Amino acid sequence: GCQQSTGTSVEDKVTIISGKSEPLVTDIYTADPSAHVFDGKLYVYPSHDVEAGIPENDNGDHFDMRDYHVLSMDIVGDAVTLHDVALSVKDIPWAGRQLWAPDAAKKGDTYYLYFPLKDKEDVFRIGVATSASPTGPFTPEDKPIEGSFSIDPAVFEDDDGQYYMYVGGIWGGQLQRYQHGEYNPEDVFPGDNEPEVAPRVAKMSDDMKSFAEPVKSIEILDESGNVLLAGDNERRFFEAAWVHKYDGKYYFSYSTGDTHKIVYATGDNPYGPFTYQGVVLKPVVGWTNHHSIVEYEGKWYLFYHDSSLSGGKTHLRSVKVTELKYRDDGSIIPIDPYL
Ligand code: FUB
Repeated sequence: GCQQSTGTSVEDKVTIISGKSEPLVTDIYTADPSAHVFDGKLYVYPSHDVEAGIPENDNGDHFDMRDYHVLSMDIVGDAVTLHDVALSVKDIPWAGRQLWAPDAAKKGDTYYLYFPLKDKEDVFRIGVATSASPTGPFTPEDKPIEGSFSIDPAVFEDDDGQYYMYVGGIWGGQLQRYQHGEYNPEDVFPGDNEPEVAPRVAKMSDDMKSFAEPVKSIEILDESGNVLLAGDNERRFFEAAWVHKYDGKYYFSYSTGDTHKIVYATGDNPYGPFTYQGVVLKPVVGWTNHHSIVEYEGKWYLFYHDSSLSGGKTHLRSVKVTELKYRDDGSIIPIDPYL
């Protein structure tokens, strides 16, 4: 992407930068990119979209993915390697269906792949699989992570070496079923003027395969310090949590779902609260918007996806990347994916 205007301070607030870019790979459809730098190289852990022939519904049944492939690159904008199957649903003992947005972490010499998957009761859980290689193949654990639920795990390593998992997604992601702690199979949503369904966080145990503490709710606050409301569709949490640190601050970014944006909030510790700041990425072609933010060789990048390559099919997406820029005050300059 190229900057459209450098602007004065007033102009700068409305500056939008171009994110126009091409799919990283075209041999398969990929989505929900979680990017990480491991051993000085850039790896992307995406969903692998397929045509399952299932009609679209609000539950997301049409996202019926069966395996993962890792992408890697040495230079952003240069050659991308599409690796062999990293993990397949047929090798996961507790699998029901639907391998959704994954993430990965490295600790010591081991690579961990975290993934949302419905169990045999059709309830989303978070699974973990390990490998000696960043590109797999990964060996899954026999059971999902104890106490895990919902979708879209994002594992963040803090500067002190502690790892945290951020998780959750409403609607098809089932987060609304845990509003009062206990699982409630009925999809009851809060009223528009009630607090939003909160995303969750848990510190990871040393073994990286379990939570070190009960899952906690995260507060996202508006400019007055009030928790975002469930009816605030332009800003409230929907899915696709991601956390990164910039200049000592924690940036919690996520998708607003039915308003199709990636937005962010900032805070001063991994548990929040986070205060809503603004838009990172405007809507893309296709219903979902899902991203990650990573620093690589001195530049910041936004990985995201859209459905351009499939001619707009929401469940057939392609991962893309563009540069992300901050203003001097640490705010993120919003990106228009098609400027
Ligand atoms: O790819 C399946 C689901 O769609 C992801 O888990 C969500 O974040 C949305 O992108």
